Amino acid sequence: MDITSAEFVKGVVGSDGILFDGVPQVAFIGRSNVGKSSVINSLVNRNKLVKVGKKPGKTTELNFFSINERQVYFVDLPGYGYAKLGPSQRESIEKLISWYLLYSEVKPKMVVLILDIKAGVTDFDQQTIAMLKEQGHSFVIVANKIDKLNQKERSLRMSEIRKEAGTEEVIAYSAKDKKGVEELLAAIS
Ligand SMILES: Nc1nc2c(ncn2[C@@H]2O[C@H](COP(=O)(O)OP(=O)(O)OP(=O)(O)O)[C@@H](O)[C@H]2O)c(=O)[nH]1
Ligand SMILES: [Mg+2]
Repeated sequence: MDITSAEFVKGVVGSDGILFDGVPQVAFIGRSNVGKSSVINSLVNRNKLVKVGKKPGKTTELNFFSINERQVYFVDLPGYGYAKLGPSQRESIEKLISWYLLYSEVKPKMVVLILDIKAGVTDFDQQTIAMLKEQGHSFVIVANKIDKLNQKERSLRMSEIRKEAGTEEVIAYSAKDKKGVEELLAAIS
């Protein structure tokens, strides 16, 4: 897929016409601060399409971005597991994510589960992977921030992550250095 345009459409917190307007959705999901927004920016080659890093855990909506005039939507999901949020805010984020994946009757064309390569597969990620498998959603895992590790640590962590996640479909990625972009674009096309 060649991305020629990207623009924010809207944020939703529940059922909404945009979920069912027939445009395929690629959903980006993962723990808070792993780099979901940065990965989207790196794919569309824009530094500021999606806000990065300012207020972790403050994104509470499903944010829809139109790619190539609605050829596809990129959906930026709120990050789960942000320790500094209160329990009720965390719960409402987790509810929104599981609603989208389990109950909304949306079938995303692809779900991109983003991890921080140093943190690896957390309990939350394991639950998400189980949910994705149960629902039969197509997904690919992105191990982001590989620029933080040297080559040796990187390949060690990659094989651990593949083992823990139970899938070979794990892309080594750096939103910062734009590594893995072609591979991820191929996986979501
Ligand atoms: N070194 C490095 N830092 C990164 C990379 N990707 C993102 N970051 C940094 O990680 C922090 C979080 O990035 P975001 O893209 O805001 O993460 P997010 O997952 O969207 O976070 P929430 O929206 O809070 O859930 C920022 O300070 C980014 O600059 C990367 O590939 N390498
Ligand atoms: Mg974000």
